[in-house]
This record gives sequence, structure tokens and C-alpha cells, in this order.
Amino acid sequence: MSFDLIVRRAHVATAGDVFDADIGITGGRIVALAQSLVAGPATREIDAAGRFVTPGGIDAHCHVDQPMLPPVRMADDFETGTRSAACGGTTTIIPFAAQAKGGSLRAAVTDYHQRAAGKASVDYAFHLIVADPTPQVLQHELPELIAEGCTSFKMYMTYDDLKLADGQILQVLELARREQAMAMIHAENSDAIAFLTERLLAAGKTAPGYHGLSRPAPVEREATHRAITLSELLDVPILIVHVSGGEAIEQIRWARGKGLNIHAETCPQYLFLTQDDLATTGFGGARCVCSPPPRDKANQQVVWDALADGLFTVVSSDHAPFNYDDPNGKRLGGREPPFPYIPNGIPGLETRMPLLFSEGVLTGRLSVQQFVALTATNAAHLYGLYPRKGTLAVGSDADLVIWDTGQPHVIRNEHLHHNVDYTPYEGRELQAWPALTLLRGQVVWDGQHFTGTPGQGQFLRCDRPALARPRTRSGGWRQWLELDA
Ligand code: DUC
Ligand code: ZN
Ligand code: ZN
Repeated sequence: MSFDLIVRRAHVATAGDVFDADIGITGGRIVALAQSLVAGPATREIDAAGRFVTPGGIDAHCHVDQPMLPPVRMADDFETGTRSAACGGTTTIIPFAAQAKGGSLRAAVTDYHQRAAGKASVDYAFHLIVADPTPQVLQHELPELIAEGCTSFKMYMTYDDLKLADGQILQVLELARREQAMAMIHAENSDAIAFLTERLLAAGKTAPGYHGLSRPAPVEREATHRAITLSELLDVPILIVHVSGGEAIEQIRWARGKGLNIHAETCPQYLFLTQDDLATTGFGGARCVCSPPPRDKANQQVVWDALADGLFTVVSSDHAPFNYDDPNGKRLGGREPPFPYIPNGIPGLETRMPLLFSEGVLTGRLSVQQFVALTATNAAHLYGLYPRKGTLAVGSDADLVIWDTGQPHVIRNEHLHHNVDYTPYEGRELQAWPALTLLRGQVVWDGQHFTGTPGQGQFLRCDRPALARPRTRSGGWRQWLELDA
């Protein structure tokens, strides 16, 4: 057998195993995993020197060049966003093609393809955002887009320009069940947020720290329970995105205990940031304004525990890049806006994998297999990309990360590769960073420099995910609804 490339002496970690092997790569795919592979005359070699080698990350929830209501503008496009991903060990991103209310979902996807074309340096798939489930969308656009490989979509329970009423969510969930697509839900109670926001503003409480008080944990807990109930009514799996702490986790545990098919995602901001980061003096806390907001140390611990015991299916970044010092970003209009007008979101594509490897694996909170499952394998299963992506196996794409561990790496925004003027993790010392990232056998990060090429990233058509298949249940209203007819 001849190889284009052999990665030698890899300490390979998958979601199931850890073993030592050489990795033989031809045509961008893994073709052999064995000890002492024999090189041909044209074979290149990389020595992993016994270091951990994991699958390239899949960041299954990130926002890149997503059209916003003017004057808000995202700082990263597909070029800078995917560059940053590659340098942080992520080789597949799944951002969102977002329907505008009154607009077409098909048009949103066409536009998003144009934004990605020629710019992406890692592979990408698209989730959809369903903001207006008209008969045209439900009967034509969604089924057609699912058939074309966009097999997952997000629905919002909050944000005026995006939110759906419960009845609309049920309509879309019914379609997800029929089409075997994965439904993702942003769970926060919109009316409760509006009420609390109005009271805070009336009391003159406008600083970024009040963002957290306008969306306290019960706001998320109630909506999480409601989303679970809607899923139960139609017997359709859902994924609750960006779960922030203990109260929502309790609801998910309860649902799992009842045998309901609920998946859950969390993000580094709920492991590493707290309300104190929002409530720093002055306007600085705007850097950490995201929704749901970071909670407190006790909630961080509950999220770590839920990662360790298998409650969470994935860790994504929810990268939503807005510059801090920018009239189109956090300082909207060149001022320090009251908290409801601060664009929601923080950058995190490049730091997700190193944060979790360093503070999860190297501290002993997570096994390396759990790390792989949470950052790559489970996302591939959830969104119909397995086994092409998310694992190191013969036949899979040669997307991998060689890890440098045990040497201090201090996060500095000036060393990151996104186009955002800050990182919420500035100054944090980690003990792990990617020494090398391969995308389909090509080096895209060599430990010092981005070595990829805009345009080398490919669009990935997702299969209908096996995890979106309903469990067989019967009786009561389900039978009457003839869900399986
Ligand atoms: N919250 C979201 O729901 N999306 C983008 C960023 C954020 O903070
Ligand atoms: Zn969201
Ligand atoms: Zn998001």
C-alpha cells in the first residue's frame, strides 16, 4: 500500500479507544492504522512523537458572517472564522443559514453558500434557522433543503426577529419527525425576559451586568421544560442548545429519566465565565454578553459534572463574533448602549478545543475519549456526518489534531486568528494547544502559522441523522395523532 502521508508514533484517541499507531493517509482519507507502516518513495512523514492525536474538531454551533439587523455586523466571515477554527484544532464548522421573518429559507441558503464560497479553509455544513414556518417553508423549502443535505435546524423561543410561538414549534417538530431531521431549540422565555428588562431599564439599571439579571436561570429552566414537553407530545428527538447551568440540567435529567429523547449542548462560556465577568466596572462586561448568560461558580461545577456523567452530547463554541470597540459591535452606534441593545455573543472557535483539553482532560475531569466524543464524534452522529467526520478510522477523512501538552500556553488575543478585537479568555494559562491540524491530509495549522488556503474547505451534505429517529412509543394521544402513519 502506498501513502501520501504517514503520521508516525501517534497516541491516537477516539471516542472509544486510546492506542499507539502510525496513521496512513492517501487522497485525503485515512487508509491504514497500524504500527510501523512502510513509506513509499513519495510518502511525506510527520512525527507525532507519542503525543495525543485526536479527530479534528467539529464545532456544531457557531455563527459566521450571519446577516444581522443593521447596524450590527459580525466581525468574522468564512475566511477569518475558518482560519481561526483551523488554528484551534477544528476542521468542520456548522454555522447557520438564517431565514428572515417574511423571507425565504431557500434564499437564505443560497446567500450563505455565496458567503462561504472561495473563503472557507475548513469543511462546513449548514444548520438552518427557521424564523417563519409558512406553508411554503413547511411543505416545500424545508423538505427540499433536508434532501439536499441541510438536515438540522434551530428554532428560537426568544429574540423578537427570530422567535416562534409554541404552536409554530410544534408544526416544525412534526416536520422534523416526518423528515428525520434534527431540531435544535434555544430555550429562554421571551415574555419573562421582556418583563424583567422593562423593570430594570425603568430603574435605570442599564449596565452590561444587568443582562444576566434580565435572563436568570428560571427563564431558561421554564423554556427548557416547555421545549421538552413539545418534543414529548410529538415523540421527536430535540437538542437543547447552549445549556448554561444546573436548573436547565435538572429538567434534562428529569426528561431522560422518563425515557425521553433529549440531547443537550453546552459551551465553554458556561464552564469558564460567570456573572462577575458581565458585571465588571464600566462597559467592559459587554465583552461577555451572550445568551443564556454565564451563571456562577456553583453552576460551572454542575456543568462539569454533567459533562463527566454523560448528560451532554456536545460542547460547541456558539462563536458569535462582535468587536468590542466598534460601532457595529458591542459599542453600538459608537456609544455604550443599555444592555438590551448590546449584540449577544462571544468569540470562541479557536479556544474551544484547547480549553476543554487543558481544563477537562489534563485535570482529570474528563477522559480523553469523552473529550473526543464531546468535541467531534457525537456532533458527527447528531448531524449526519459520521463516519466521514468525527473519528480516526480507515475510510474517514484525515482530519486530525496533534496535541502539545504540558507546556504553558497563555491565551492572548493578538495570537488568535479570528477578526475579533478581544477574547473573553485573555490571560488564561492553558497546558494544551494544537501543535498541528490536518484537514483531509493537508496541514492547515503547523503550531506557529495558519497554513491553509481560503477555498480549500468543502461544503458537506449531511445525512439524515440516525439520532433524529424517534424511539418507538405508543398509546394515548400519540396513537390518536397517528404519528407513525
Ligand atoms: N446567543 C445566541 O442565541 N446566539 C448567538 C450568541 C448568543 O449569545
Ligand atoms: Zn441560541
Ligand atoms: Zn448561537
